[in-house]
Amino acid sequence: MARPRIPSIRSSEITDEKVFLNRRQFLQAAGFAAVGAAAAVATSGRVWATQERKLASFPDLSESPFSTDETPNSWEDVTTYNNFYEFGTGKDDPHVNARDFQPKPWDVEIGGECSKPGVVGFEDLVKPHTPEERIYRLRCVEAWSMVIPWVGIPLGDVLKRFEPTSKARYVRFTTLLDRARMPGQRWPILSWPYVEGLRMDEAMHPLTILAIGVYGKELPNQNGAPLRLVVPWKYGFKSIKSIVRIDFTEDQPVSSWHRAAPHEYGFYANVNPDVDHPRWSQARERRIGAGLFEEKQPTLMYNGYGDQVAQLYKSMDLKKNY
Ligand SMILES: Nc1nc2c(c(=O)[nH]1)N[C@H]1C(S)=C(S)[C@@H](COP(=O)(O)O)O[C@H]1N2
Ligand SMILES: [Mo]
Repeated sequence: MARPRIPSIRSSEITDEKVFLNRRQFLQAAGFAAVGAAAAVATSGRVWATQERKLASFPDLSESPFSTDETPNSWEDVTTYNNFYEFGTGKDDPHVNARDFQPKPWDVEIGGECSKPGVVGFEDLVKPHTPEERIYRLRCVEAWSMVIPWVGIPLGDVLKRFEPTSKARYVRFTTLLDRARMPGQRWPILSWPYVEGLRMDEAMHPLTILAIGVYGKELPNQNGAPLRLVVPWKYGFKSIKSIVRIDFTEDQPVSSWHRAAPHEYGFYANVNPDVDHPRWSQARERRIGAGLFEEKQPTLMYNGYGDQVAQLYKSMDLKKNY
């Protein structure tokens, strides 16, 4: 029997948050659409993913006051071009390799510095608990890539139910650890499980959402089912997927990417055209799906959400706190 190929990390995959083109779009542009599909069959050992888990729709969503009016990327772009190393290191691996993942039933454990820790089922965790709470449609730009119409509940609405104590200065999030269900965890690409963190005020900011859907439907597996973070003013790696644990902490959490490459991935990871990655400029970006030959756009400070979030960082040196 052939041994599975151990995925090597191409340096462009580890570090190239700024992706210039989608391999499939490139193949299509070059007239090789069929080759792309054939390659997917060969690497996955089965037919190109056509049948997705049935995804329920959300009946009544309120539009978030923070939504952009930019045109969203297509369902295809949003669901076939993902970073989710638990299901492979290629951008078009997760939608094939995560196809049979079962995100239900799902529990989330909440612990650390709070008065009401506990284990809560997914449905109870993400449903509004007061008449003021809502599930929103938040259409926002994912730094460097796409415009995505998320569905989610503000994280702060959920967190406050557990009554964080005065010692709670940060929130740490942890992805499921399960080598059988997440085969990418068999290789030491990152220190598993994937971990991320936010400062308390960032976590409580109304722009930070626990996303449970996209395009008005439940989250497809490759997008982080059943629940993932979306922090629109930060680079993509902060938006941790398939969360099973949330802890309030006194100390700043050490995130997986920071552990892997501390000089390249800081704790804050705020979108900032003035702070370059050690190996490339972050001043401009090109949208996925915009076409290979289209102009890049200038990267906006805080991804365009400066009015909402700049005050969180007003006394900080953003070059040190990258
Ligand atoms: N658990 C987990 N979460 C993760 C990742 C991952 O590999 N594992 N990748 C991150 C990165 S690098 C990005 S860019 C975003 C991508 O989210 P999307 O696929 O919905 O665009 O997920 C982030 N969350
Ligand atoms: Mo990323």
